[in-house]
Amino acid sequence: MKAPASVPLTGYLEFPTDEMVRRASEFREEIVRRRSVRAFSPREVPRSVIEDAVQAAASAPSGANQQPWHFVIVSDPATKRRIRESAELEEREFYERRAPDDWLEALAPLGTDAEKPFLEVAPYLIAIFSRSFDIASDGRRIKHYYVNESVGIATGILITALHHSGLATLTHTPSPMKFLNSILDRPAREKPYLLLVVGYPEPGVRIPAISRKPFEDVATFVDPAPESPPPAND
Ligand code: IYR
Repeated sequence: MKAPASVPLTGYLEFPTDEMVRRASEFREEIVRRRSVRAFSPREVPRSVIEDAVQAAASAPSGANQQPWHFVIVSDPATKRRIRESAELEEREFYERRAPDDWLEALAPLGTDAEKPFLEVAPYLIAIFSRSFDIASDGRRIKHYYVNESVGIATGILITALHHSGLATLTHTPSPMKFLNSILDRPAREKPYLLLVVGYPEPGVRIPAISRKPFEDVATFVDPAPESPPPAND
């Protein structure tokens, strides 16, 4: 088989070790400051910041480089109002009927309910859609691989880019969210993945007093065994 076309790796940067160690630690400090907020200021945010963050997200690795995502960026107040109305209908159904008690119990520390004013107040909503296939120019279906993983990675980069720029976000998943296809005029083969609410936090906003799991609970190292056992201590 002929080797695929290739180009040199020009974007990669190696740093001296001490600089690498410092960058890793500084980035950790920056990213662990991120918290979801549920009350936003109506203040405008520069459109270029949103565009840059979405371009960063769309650079994510994806299964077979199929880039199985589409981002719809909504600032139009009438569209935001329609999204809020539809989301609140679903959410009322969820909180009043559909949600099992154990789910409501898990949500209790967050203090969430069916009211979603942030969907109208925040200056931008980014609706992320996943595509399980594309349609080639000859009409053939091109199946996509690892769609959820790919769109999840892109969404993580989007949230990180917005946080890095100094904006707050909320990952919102009204369920079901099929209404986003009709409101945003997206084809049926695109599936709403997540609705990201973006803006400045409402001044004085308070957030749930919750914490992150200790590092030992979320990570395990598998290191080589020491070559010789440590000397006995008696
Ligand atoms: N979609 C509902 C419920 C909800 C579910 C989870 I899991 C959360 O982490 C938060 C909320 C809502 O948005 O209120």
